[in-house]
Amino acid sequence: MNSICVTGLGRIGLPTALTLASRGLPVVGSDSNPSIIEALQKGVVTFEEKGMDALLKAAIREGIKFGAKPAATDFYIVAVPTPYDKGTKKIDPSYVVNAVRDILRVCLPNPIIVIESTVSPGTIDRYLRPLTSETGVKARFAHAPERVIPGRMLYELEHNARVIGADSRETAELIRSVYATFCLGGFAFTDIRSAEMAKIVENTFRDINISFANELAKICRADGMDVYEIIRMANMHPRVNILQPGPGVGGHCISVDPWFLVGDYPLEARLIHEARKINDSMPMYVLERVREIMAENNISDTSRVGFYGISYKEDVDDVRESPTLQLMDLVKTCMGNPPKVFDPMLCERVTPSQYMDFNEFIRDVDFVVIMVGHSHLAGHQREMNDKIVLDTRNVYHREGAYRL
Ligand code: SAJ
Repeated sequence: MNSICVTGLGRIGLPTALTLASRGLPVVGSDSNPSIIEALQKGVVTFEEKGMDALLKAAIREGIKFGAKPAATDFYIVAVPTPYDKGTKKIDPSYVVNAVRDILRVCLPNPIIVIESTVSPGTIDRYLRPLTSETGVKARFAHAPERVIPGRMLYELEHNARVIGADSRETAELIRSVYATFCLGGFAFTDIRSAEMAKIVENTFRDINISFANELAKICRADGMDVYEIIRMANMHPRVNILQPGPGVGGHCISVDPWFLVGDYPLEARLIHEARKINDSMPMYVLERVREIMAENNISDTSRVGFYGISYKEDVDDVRESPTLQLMDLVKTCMGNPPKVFDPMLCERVTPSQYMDFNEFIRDVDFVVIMVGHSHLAGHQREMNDKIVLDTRNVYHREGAYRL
């Protein structure tokens, strides 16, 4: 069997490449970032995720190779980022286009190119198929969007069902035979455009549901009701399942993908657009709460305020679209001195006023804003007993603490 080349060794490509290799398949992983390749060649994982260390070791034992360029083969999986253009709200396909261009330069004849990156409906037809006429290489494109949730990636990689969008059943079956080496969750076959749409719809569904919880939080705050208790009770109904409000929706998926629909279908995607606006308003909403609480407690210096948690959600080290970093920018613009900030998941500084030690952080602030409900917090609530606390995640249960 020719090797499988996984292009883009980020948070999706790397676990996919390692999982395939650990099942004994010949795998080459490529990434244009030399520091990623260097780390992997030394056996060092590039981000925190449960089980990744052991998986990398297993893949290396099975002979996985890493390189800067895609390998010459006939089966590719592409997992590069797909940001959106903040002006037009449309997908920025440049990474995926460049990745496919690089592949078409070196591939064997008639390759299968599976796009795992999330793309807006029609992207493969519009931006990738034309590349084959530029190069004269006939490629069989397909879309098998990733669905794994950070924090449970390796479990979900194995257990979630997978959608495969392809031009023919024969191509889809070939792709299934590769993924079936580790995927126990079952497969659905469809055309490429429907697979593109299904993935975007999944993340949009979650975004809208979070925006509902966030809007409820605002309504309840306006009239002195306990949003968490109301959601808890409403969720006792067999057909109600409301998500949790929070300080904003971060990460590179849920806060990005719905924009593709807003950008491409501006007249139709009204609810989706409104949900995005509600979720994006949450850091500002938290800022208003911070201001009120500071005034109530006679605190005027924002450098005595500390934000606990920088990552976009609990127990991950990913700070992309972080609500905390958005809030930090707002404080700097609207109020002055940067607040202090700490995150137990981060080993590197991402912002100058960041502390690397929890006790020092707590010592230097009077008012703690819990932005992320990391598991670390469960063992450190006592240290905050004499602080003013605003808990935006409903994880700190001391009498007198402020809530969202
Ligand atoms: N959040 C809330 N309230 C909630 C749930 C989440 O405020 O009740 C916030 C989180 O704190 C975070 C953001 O939303 O800031 C997104 O977190 P998440 O856990 O909902 O999702 P992601 O972005 O980590 O992963 C999602 C998943 N999609 C769905 O569940 C539909 C995952 O399965 C996808 O593979 C991933 O996007 C992706 O890569 O597309």
